Amino acid sequence: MSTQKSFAKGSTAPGPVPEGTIRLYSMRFCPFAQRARLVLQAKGIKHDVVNINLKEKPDWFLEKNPLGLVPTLETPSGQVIYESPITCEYLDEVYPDNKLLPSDPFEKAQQKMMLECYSKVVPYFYKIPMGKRNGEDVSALEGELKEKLAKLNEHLKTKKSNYMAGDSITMIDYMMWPWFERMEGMQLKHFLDGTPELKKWTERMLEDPAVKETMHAPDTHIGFYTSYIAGKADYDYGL
Ligand code: GSH
Repeated sequence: MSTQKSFAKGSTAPGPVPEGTIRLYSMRFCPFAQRARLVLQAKGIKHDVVNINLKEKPDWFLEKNPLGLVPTLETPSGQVIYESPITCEYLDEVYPDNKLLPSDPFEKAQQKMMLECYSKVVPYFYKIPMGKRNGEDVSALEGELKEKLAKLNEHLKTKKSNYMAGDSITMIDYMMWPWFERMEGMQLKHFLDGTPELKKWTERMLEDPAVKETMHAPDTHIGFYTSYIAGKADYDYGL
């Protein structure tokens, strides 16, 4: 778990990436960056983490990734890779131990199709709590989220598997996990009451060493989220 305080505008850039390691530019509460942190942990890749203050980004970070997004990877030779699914696939290819993506092209395509589908679920994890806070009627959104989670539940049930793509944890599980970790803090956990297989999957995920290593407790998520919606995101919350 990274305990390093975030670098903000005006900070001195960290030194070069040491040979034999890779660097992750991250933000401690970013679910997309957590995808890369999970893959780094699961594969036991030697790395360092540089946390970025995303409200006041250092110029040197924007020079590396003009989109200014985390996760961003940097290699010792200065190659820069960003977009969470791309960073994770890159790590899986470059570090061949503990492969997370299947080598079979069809199975790999299936994981990517699932991820594409899942990317349409992600916005609900934000829209529902935000809508509620603004006093909006979110019942339609809640119904849609229920439907989408029911499909994931059905997938696990039909497949009769412990994880999304079989009986061991693979890339797709790590790509989906970060938003499930946040459900309790976002007061969305009751959505799992109607999806028992999916609930069991979350319980299994909580036992995974990479998940344990990268996760925050619900209260810590709440603390950061509260600062974020107040417009004063505390990227170093809890340090
Ligand atoms: N599509 C990107 C990915 O999958 O990596 C999304 C990454 C993303 O949105 N990261 C957020 C970020 O860097 C933090 S959770 N925000 C900074 C900004 O929008 O300026």
